[in-house]
Amino acid sequence: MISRTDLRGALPEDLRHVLPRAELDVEAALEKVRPICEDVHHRGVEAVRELTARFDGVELESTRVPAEAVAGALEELDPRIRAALEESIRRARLVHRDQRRTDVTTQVVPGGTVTERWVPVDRVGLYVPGGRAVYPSSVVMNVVPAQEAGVASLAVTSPAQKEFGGLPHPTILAACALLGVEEVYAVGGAQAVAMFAYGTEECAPVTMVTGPGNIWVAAAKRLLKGRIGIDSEAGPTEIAILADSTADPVHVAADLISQAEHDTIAAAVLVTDSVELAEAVERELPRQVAATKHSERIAEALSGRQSGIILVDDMEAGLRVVDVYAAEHLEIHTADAPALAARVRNAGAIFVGTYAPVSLGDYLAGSNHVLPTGGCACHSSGLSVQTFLRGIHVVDYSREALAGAAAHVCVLADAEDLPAHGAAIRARFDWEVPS
Ligand code: HSO
Ligand code: ZN
Repeated sequence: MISRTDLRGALPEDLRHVLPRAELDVEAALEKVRPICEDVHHRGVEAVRELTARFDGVELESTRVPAEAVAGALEELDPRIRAALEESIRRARLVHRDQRRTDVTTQVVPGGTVTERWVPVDRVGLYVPGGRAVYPSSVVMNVVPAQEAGVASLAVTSPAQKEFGGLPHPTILAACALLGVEEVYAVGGAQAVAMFAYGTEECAPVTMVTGPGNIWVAAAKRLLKGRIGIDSEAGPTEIAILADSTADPVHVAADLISQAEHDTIAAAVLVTDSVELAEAVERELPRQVAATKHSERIAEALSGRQSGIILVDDMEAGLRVVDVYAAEHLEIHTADAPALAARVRNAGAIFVGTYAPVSLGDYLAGSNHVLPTGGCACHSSGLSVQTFLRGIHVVDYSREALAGAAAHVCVLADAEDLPAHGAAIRARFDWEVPS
């Protein structure tokens, strides 16, 4: 069900090639997505409606979901789901509120200061997938950091669903209502990203688009990046588990399966120095997979090239492997989990010990579940308040403070053959550079 790679002995110099990895060819989708984006750019809402009819089989009267439908979905929501979502929101708010930044002013010289002023982006469009992946939890994970960052204008879009009268999934609408988001659109795919980027008669353009989506959404984000800010191109989900002989194979198998449940191309990787654990997990996986609802999808994900068990000599080698892999989610099931976790450098989120499974982080830990995939955790972070902020440098110098810098500025300007730069300084001192 799951392959095994034996990396005991010396680890190969370039580990990247031997580690399993999901691949998503976003580049190939760009050419299909380009005409869609151009169409929305030039024909606005008309194009969005036509594309929704073509791809989702829904004739939209308006791309905007009526306010009554959003409020009505919350009234209809199962009270248990409501309570769980409310607790998820409460915990996420606690964590994300603490991520707010305070402006910092540095006095560089007397009379010369630089302040880093944190300003939220003006308007954000949040993409929430539909289809098989209907995740109200992702509404929480996108909306909460944006709100805590102070974003004034927030719009959510999610694909129109035939079976729900052309509206997005009702639980998505209910989650929007719980979070106080009133502006919701029933648009999915690349056309949704284009609608946000260019604006239409029914939707004002946004400055930033965030949220996970399929390959078409990822391609549209890549294409329109620059015109709009984006978070990241979310790829197939990944879990890596670093475990030693103290780990419980039942937990390890259950957690691998939990993320494999997302997609046939989801990646589940176990890194261990214990052959006994590897064997126990190999025995446990088929047993648990057979007993779960989405067993076919999970079996395909676990047996795919992107998943596997990797045997290493010890936890030092294990740490090297997981750092090179840079998993979206990394669980640590070892005797000294907190100490080992503290040494990990590359991961979207780290889950420490037996009682912090990824499923907790997906819904209720308070952490964010929109995390870098595909190895991007070595240079990027998950969604947070910071994603929605810009740090503006505010430079404030007095005449005296500028005088103290003038000679150096002029020398550097001349060294770069940019004399007009120096002249801009001289003009303030009657063309005499103070020395
Ligand atoms: N594990 C997914 C998020 C998610 N799980 C949503 C359940 N619902 C990517 O981090
Ligand atoms: Zn998940």
